[in-house]
Amino acid sequence: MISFQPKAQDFRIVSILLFVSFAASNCNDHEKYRGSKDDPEQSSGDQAAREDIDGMVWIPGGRFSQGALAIDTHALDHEKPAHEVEVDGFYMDVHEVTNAQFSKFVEETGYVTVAERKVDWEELKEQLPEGIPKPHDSVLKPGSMTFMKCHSTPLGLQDYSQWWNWTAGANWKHPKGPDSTILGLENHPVVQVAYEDALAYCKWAGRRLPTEAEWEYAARGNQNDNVFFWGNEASDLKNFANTWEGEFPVRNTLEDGFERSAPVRSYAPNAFGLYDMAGNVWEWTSDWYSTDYYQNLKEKGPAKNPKGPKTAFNPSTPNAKEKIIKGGSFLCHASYCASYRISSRMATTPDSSLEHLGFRTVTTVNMRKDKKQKN
Ligand SMILES: [Ca+2]
Ligand SMILES: [Ca+2]
Repeated sequence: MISFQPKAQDFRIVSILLFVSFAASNCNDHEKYRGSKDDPEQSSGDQAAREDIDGMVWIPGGRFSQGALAIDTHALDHEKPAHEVEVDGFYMDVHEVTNAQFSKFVEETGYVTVAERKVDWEELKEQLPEGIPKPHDSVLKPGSMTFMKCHSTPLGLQDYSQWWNWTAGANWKHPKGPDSTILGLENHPVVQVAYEDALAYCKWAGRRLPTEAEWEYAARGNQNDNVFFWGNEASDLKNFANTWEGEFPVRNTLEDGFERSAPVRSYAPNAFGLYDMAGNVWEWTSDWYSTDYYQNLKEKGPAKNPKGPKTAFNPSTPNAKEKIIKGGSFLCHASYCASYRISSRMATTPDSSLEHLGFRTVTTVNMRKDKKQKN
C-alpha cells in the first residue's frame, strides 16, 4: 500500500486512489509524546509495581538494534540503517484486537468507522495528484479495499491494483464486501479499520497505539540476532505465522491452514508471549513514515523512546502522509516483501482501511495511574 504511482486514470486506479483520501483530523496523537527523552508518561515504567491486566503482557524496557540485520537478504532500503534504540517498559495486548472486542466498543459508543462514512470528493481530491477526474458517484459510496485472488500469474507484482479492489459496502462488519460477515469470526482480528478508528478504540479502552520502536522491540523479544522472532529458519514460517503459501496472489496451498485471517492465538507466540507479531494482519503504529528517518536516527546516536519523524515524507507519494504499519499479514509471501520479518515496515495513509490491516493497543504504568485517578 505504499509508494503508489498512478499508471492510468481509469476507473480501477481512481478506485484505489480512494484510500489515499480524506484527511485524518485526529491523527496527531503521537505529537504529544515526541521530543522528550525522559517521557514522563513512561519513565517510571520499569521500576513501578506492575499489575496483571487481562489480555496484556508486560514488555520490560531495554535497548535494541532497530532495523534490518546484515544477514537479512529480504530487507528493503527503508529498513536500513539499523540504529540503537531504548524503550521504557510498557504493557501490550497479547493479540490483535478482535472483532468481538471491537464490537463491544461500537455497541457502547455507537462509533461509525471511516469505511462506513460517505466519501467527500472535495476533501478527497485535495489528497490526490492533480488531474484525477471525479469518479462516478457509485464509486464514492462508503466502502473499503478488499483482496481478490488473480486468475493467472500477474504481470509483475509492482501494480497491486491487480489484486486489490475498492468494494462499496466493505467495512469491519463486512470485511470482504457487503455479502460477507464477521459471524463466526468473533475471535479473528478486526480489519477494515482506519487509523482514526484505531485511535477511537484506544481512547475508549484507555490505551494508545504503540510507537514503531515499541512494536518492533516487542516483536523481537530480545532475540537480537534473529531475522524472524522464532529464529533464522524461514522454513518454520507456517508454525509461527499466518502468511500466504503457494503462488502469490494466485494460488494458496494453505499449509498453515488459513487463506485469509486466522483466529488470534492460532500460532506459537514470541518470547514475550505475544501472538501474531508476524503475519495474520498488519498493525497500525503511531509513527509517521519518512524515508530518511532511520538515517537521521543513526546519525544522532542512540534514541530513547523515539516517536517517529515530526512529519511524514515519501517522495513516491508526495500528496499523502503515511503512518507506519508493522508485522505483515496473511498476504505476505517471500516473492513480494516477506514482511513477516521483525524489521519489516510498510506505510499507508491514516484513512486507509484494508482487509489485512488491524491493530493492537499498549498502555503504560503512568497511563494506568491516570486512568485510576479519573475513575
Ligand atoms: Ca495462511
Ligand atoms: Ca499481526
